[in-house]
Amino acid sequence: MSLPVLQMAEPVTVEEDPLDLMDEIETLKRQQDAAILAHFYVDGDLQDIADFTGDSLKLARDATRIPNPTIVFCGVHFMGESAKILSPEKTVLMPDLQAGCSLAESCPADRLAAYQAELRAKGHDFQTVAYINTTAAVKALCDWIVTSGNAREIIDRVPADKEILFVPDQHLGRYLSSVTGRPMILWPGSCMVHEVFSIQDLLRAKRNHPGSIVMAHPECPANILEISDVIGGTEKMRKYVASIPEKKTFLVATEANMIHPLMKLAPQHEYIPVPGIMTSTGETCACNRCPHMARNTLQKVRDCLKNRSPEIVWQPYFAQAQDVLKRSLLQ
Ligand code: CIZ
Repeated sequence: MSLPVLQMAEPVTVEEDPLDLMDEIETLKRQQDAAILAHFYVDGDLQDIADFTGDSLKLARDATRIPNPTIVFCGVHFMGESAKILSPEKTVLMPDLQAGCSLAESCPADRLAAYQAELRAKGHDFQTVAYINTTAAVKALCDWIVTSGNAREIIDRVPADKEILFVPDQHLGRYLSSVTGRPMILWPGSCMVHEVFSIQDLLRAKRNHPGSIVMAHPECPANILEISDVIGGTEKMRKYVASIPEKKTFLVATEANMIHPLMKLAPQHEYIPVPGIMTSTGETCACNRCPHMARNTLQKVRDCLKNRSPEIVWQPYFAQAQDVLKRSLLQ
């Protein structure tokens, strides 16, 4: 007689009530005198419970100014790392340390160091300007750090007789080169979210919404920027929509969670996220959502406060990155 085969049941994940989680987070936060910082690209619920929201520039500055000894950074790894580097005395917790960045991954420190050496050997006299979406080890190799919010101002600080090596976002670099008139050597990186917008779909959306305003992040490729009415980082997008009192329709080409703070700030407008297109099949997908940002959840925020972990731990090479970050973001 054969015995019945026992099937192992799949582990069931129990969804916790978001409101209960929010209450728990509030209590833990008060007990630990912690502050929650959330980037505009994380889920709206997290932005709503945060003490500070913003782009990476504003959040890095907020982290240095707040008195709280503990920060929970809802964003991606390089953002938590930058907060720790600028505020070493604070405990910086992150809901999920695996929340990375396709741009940061595209530019490993050893490959950058080798490329810089190659350029110098060929006689190039340059300064390296890095987008903040890089690891601390890469920042330590650079002369300046820019965010979408301060890039033009920082590029103006690079001596006119120096060439510029811009890493890692080729699209942002190309855009900055065109608006500042500074030629740049570009690292071939790009953001997985901003690269997926299809020109055909954007043109179709424009036709379907006559009079709409296309607002695109400068991480988008040139063909998207060429047909955009407003080009800027997330803080610039917020300022722009808030400056227009009458109802408009905005087609927004950036991470789709950005609609949340736009809606909160200027609810008189209609916002339509530009869809992402899978290059493999040509189909519309939810790829205008950053999978790394999506690792931040209410449950993980509660857990990291409860366990005081995961934490961004100070590394010896942070000291070198500290100089360039302070000079670029705080001075
Ligand atoms: O600078 C940032 O925070 C990023 C990555 C985008 C933006 O424009 O806010």
